[in-house]
Amino acid sequence: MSIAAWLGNLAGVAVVLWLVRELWLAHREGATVPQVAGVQAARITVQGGYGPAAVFVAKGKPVRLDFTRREASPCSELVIFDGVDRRAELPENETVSVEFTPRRTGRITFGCHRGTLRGHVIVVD
Ligand SMILES: [Cu+2]
Repeated sequence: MSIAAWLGNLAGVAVVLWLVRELWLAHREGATVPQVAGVQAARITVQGGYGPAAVFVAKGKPVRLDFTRREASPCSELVIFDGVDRRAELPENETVSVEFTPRRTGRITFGCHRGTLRGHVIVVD
């Protein structure tokens, strides 16, 4: 096969991977977090990823994310937040809460220590 044909194949594969990823993310669509007694609380199940993988919260109000890890994979035993100074160990089948108050709008990313799993807190006004 020629180099051009190979490059064409690679491009095709890249497009398919991108589509699969986009569809996968869309499928695990974000959830708007309800407020209870002034706290925006969301439950996040950890199993091959974070479900939901994105939560929407309002700026300036306390947020509590309750993580429950439903798998033994060591990949997800730690969750680390970017942009807010939080991290937590997630023992299997226990719920661990991470709390913070977002001070600015934008995206706070969290994930496992190797960065293979990713979730987002989208902070809006
Ligand atoms: Cu990982």
